[in-house]
Amino acid sequence: MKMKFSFLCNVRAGTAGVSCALGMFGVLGAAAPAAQAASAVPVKVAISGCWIRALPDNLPAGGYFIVTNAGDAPVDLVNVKSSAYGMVMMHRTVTSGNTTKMVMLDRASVRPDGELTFRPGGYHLMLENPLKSLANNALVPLTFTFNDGETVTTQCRVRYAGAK
Ligand SMILES: [Cu+2]
Repeated sequence: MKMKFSFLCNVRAGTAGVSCALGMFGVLGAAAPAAQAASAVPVKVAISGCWIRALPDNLPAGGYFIVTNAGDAPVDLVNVKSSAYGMVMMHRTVTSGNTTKMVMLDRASVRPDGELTFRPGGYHLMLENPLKSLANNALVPLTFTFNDGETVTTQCRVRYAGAK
């Protein structure tokens, strides 16, 4: 390829030096998109069925969804954020004997080719400090970040406890 470029430049030397240079820029420009496509991270994780159980009086809301990992390695959910809440935490409800408590998690691991369900009584999000009032059926964006750098933003439906 390099030989070909210099051949073209030599032929045109002195008469069309500018078009020679432009031709080389053109080749460089064409190569850039191919390089980007090759380095794009394949999407392995997905979030589905996301909803938020809201409670009156600014009590913490619960966030529930399913994380699917289509990759062949475990992936950890390490952060969840929302523009609608001041604080989002990952919790797990743990029962031992007849006591039930919530444990704060800094990650939730999803096995290869598997899924992890966040649901009432198990893994869940606690969403605190709502930044605006959210109507029943409102859609709230949540952004999920994984330890491999993947980020997924999805809309979650707000349902007030007891609302029809
Ligand atoms: Cu909790």
